[in-house]
Amino acid sequence: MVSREGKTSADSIAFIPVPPPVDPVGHGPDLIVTDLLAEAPDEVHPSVWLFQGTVVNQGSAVAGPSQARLRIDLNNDGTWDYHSTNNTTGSLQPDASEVKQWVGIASMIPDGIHFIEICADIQNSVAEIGEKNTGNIVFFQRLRIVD
Ligand SMILES: [Ca+2]
Ligand SMILES: [Ca+2]
Repeated sequence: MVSREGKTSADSIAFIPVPPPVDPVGHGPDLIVTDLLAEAPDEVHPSVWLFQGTVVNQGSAVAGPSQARLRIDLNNDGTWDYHSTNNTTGSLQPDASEVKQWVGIASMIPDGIHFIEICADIQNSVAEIGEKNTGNIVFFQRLRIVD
């Protein structure tokens, strides 16, 4: 649990980029996750973090419904500290996308560098032309400005 005592609300997040996977070729659906976001709490909602990713069908055929999942590795030490419940994604036409959000789950996030992963189609219910690019990862750093 992070103590807010003596802290301002000026939490901020710095992202450390991870190279994108190589896009597959062929005809069929291909789900990927883009635009990962971790948003720190504000003064009004001191424990409410927002995590977000956009599931995109970058393939050439319709992707049926699927389930997305968020995982968080606090302190980037190789252990997943948080697994979200699955978040349903609807059927996606080629080039269509759906924003998935997980809200208010992470009041335990301490200062430091952490690692998040958001995967589309976690149950592999969509047969894609690219099955190895269906998750995306990003590091984020929690920085706090202390009075
Ligand atoms: Ca799949
Ligand atoms: Ca994929």
